Amino acid sequence: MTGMTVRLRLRRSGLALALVWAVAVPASQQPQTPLSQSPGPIRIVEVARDHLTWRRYEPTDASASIDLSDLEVKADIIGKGDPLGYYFSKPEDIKPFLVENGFATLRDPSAASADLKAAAERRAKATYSLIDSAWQSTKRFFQSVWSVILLLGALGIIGAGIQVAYHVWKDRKRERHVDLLVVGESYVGKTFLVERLRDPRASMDELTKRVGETKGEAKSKLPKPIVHGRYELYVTLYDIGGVFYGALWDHLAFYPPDILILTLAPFAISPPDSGIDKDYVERQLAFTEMMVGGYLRSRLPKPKVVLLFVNKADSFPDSKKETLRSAFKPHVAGLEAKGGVRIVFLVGSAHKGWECREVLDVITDELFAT
Ligand SMILES: Nc1nc2c(ncn2[C@@H]2O[C@H](COP(=O)(O)OP(=O)(O)OP(=O)(O)O)[C@@H](O)[C@H]2O)c(=O)[nH]1
Ligand SMILES: [Mg+2]
Repeated sequence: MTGMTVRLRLRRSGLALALVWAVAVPASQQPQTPLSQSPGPIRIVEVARDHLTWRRYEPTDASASIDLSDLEVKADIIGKGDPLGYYFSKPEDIKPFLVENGFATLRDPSAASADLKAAAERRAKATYSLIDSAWQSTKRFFQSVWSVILLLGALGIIGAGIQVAYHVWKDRKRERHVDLLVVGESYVGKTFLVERLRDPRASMDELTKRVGETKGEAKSKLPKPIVHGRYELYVTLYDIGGVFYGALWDHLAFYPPDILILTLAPFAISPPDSGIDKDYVERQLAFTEMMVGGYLRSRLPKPKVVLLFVNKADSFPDSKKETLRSAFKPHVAGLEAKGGVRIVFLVGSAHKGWECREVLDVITDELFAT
């Protein structure tokens, strides 16, 4: 065991003994040092190669006041005891210290003593050097990130260019989307009409193969956009089965259409002798007034056009066409009174494609008149 370890051990055991003593002996029995006798602070006076000299500064009761009327003392140190926590060797050092460290300013610099003026100058220099060093470090920062700023700026300019080009291209193209909702009683021919609009040249056999009773809602699109002047119209068709009233209200509430097509028909499956099934037409009047009229009277967003398409005109000879038109006059009149929305009335045939082109013309003319 070396001498060093022995010393350390001794020191540690001495410390432990002192602790044990401090805990075991009650505080009242320990010798007290009165506050007035507590030793003053020690400061180093001189450091030599092999020793240093220290001096203890003993507090004295001497006190005196210094006139500060030539200084403007900062409000936050007034009335705070010793706000500086600093030892002075001479009372004359106090005022220059206050000025140099920003605790006070000179009331009248021209009349101030030389040492106060010098302190004020040192203060000014220190403040300037603080601002200067902040400026220098800001400059250094910008110099180091300059290339990054340039790169970001270039990327921003390229991005803005792409956006402008995109908008010019989009504006030139004038792409528009139109939602078209087809409603009406069961068997009026809504799905036939939709299929005919999608495929004007399809044969009856093809259409009959494609069409069945619509369960709920069916969504389809026109295969090609309609080109109208500068516009390209992308038409989405929604077809709601005649008995699915709930699906119809849901659609109106959540996806209000641009154009509503109310399909009407003089008969459901086969025409009666008179050509017009009065009960069926009557039922459609109720549908028209309750569903379509109710919708137009509601606070839901409205379509721009309601198109009444009387289907199955192919079952009527030309001489009876007027009878067909007048059978649906009450339906038109019931909606016209609702105001605000344009009502268009067409009589045609989904089977034959009569007036089907006109349905698309209504979209283009009414919505995108150029
Ligand atoms: N004569 C004639 N019959 C048609 C025409 N359009 C449709 N129909 C017939 O009407 C019947 C019903 O057609 P759909 O298109 O299924 O009718 P819908 O309105 O979609 O019926 P739901 O889906 O049940 O609401 C079918 O038998 C069709 O052949 C038409 O222009 N002329
Ligand atoms: Mg259908």
